[in-house]
Amino acid sequence: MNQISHIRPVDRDYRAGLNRPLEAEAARDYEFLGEKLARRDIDIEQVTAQVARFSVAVPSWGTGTGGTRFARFPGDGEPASVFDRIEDCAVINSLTGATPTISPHFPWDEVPDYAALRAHAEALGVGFDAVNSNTFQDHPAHAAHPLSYKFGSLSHTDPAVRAQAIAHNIDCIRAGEALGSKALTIWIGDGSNFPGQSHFGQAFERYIASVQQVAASLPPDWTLFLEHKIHEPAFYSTVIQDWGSSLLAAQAVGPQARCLVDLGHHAPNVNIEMIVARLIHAGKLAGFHFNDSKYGDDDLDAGAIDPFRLFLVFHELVDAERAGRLDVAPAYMIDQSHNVTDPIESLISSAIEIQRAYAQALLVDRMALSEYQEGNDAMMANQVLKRAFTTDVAPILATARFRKGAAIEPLAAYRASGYRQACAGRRPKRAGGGGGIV
Ligand code: LRH
Ligand code: MN
Repeated sequence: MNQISHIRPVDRDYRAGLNRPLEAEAARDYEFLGEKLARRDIDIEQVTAQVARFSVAVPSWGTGTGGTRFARFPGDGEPASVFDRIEDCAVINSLTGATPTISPHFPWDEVPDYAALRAHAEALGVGFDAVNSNTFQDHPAHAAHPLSYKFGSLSHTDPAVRAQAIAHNIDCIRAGEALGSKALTIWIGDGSNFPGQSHFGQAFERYIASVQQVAASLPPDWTLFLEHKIHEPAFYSTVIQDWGSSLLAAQAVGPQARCLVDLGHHAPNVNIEMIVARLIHAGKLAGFHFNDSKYGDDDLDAGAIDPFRLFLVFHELVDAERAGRLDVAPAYMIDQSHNVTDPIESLISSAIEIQRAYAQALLVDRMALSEYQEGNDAMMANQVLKRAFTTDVAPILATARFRKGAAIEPLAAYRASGYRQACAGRRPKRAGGGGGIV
């Protein structure tokens, strides 16, 4: 267990000291933007207050250096335990003020004493969001997973393997209850690599029956997040391949099952914001795994490749929120693999890019947009969105952070803290080697 004092970024006075020389300029930029937005009948204080209430969960598994199927090149001072991973998540939250919860993954984050883990997190000012099960890898050393998931898990043809996968998901719920979570994310890699290998209908029905058994063990205030993905690890068919399969399954499982959208889980150029609008229409949107991608499930930093797409997703969310069509507040989580950057820097940057997209979506002149849409004025309708997207909201984000006691310049504050070097000094060096995202 770590003492807090040596984690400089978590020290409020440390952050205040770094902010001091930046405060005057940040205030001037904020005032200037405030005047600009006032000319658009937008109250900057109202936007800043909404941005300050916005938060996104960080993935515990994203704090280590990730890899691809080819190789993983270890970073310095990588977390060696879930306690280290939580410490790193607390550093991200203390600098951004926007990531107060962590999404854990089991059995990667499994511990004998969840109360102690929860106490460790609370001492660092963070909590837990949705938990994630893992029946996409075998865990030969784990007593609860003697059987292999090579040919699937919740949809496997063998009832014994399905029972094992169901029991694991129920174990994840119990662990999550001990940590204060309220949701379980189920992503399975089940599918096939050859035409004919799998019966599409029967596999889907086995999946639904298995998830219904998991749902039967849910506390009444919990939600199941079903996560679809077009391919990988299966390369011909995937049981929950797209939002349609996920929606059909969520409807079959019942009211506690909803559909989670991982931005990287679609074919290139799929209109993800349209999928979001449809899941909202169906009253089944669970939330998001934010990341970015250019080709496949690249798990790159959110907003690094296509920030306009991220903005368009938030445009749909704010539109639905304003119209009272969001029956449940979506769960916002990051799901990324950091192969060539310091994972903490990538998660800081990603949290800010997600917050930026939300802030820009709050600036959309929805009255004007609706008039142009009704009038089929395509040019001006698009211009309304572009105006919001091209507004530099950095002063709003910085001011929201400053008012929460976080860092005006989080990345600079992180680098100045020497936290990574300190971790390299006290954490065992992790080996590199073969593939795998963690
Ligand atoms: C699958 C996925 C899923 C996680 C895993 C780490 O690609 O997005 O959400 O369990 O990544
Ligand atoms: Mn995901």
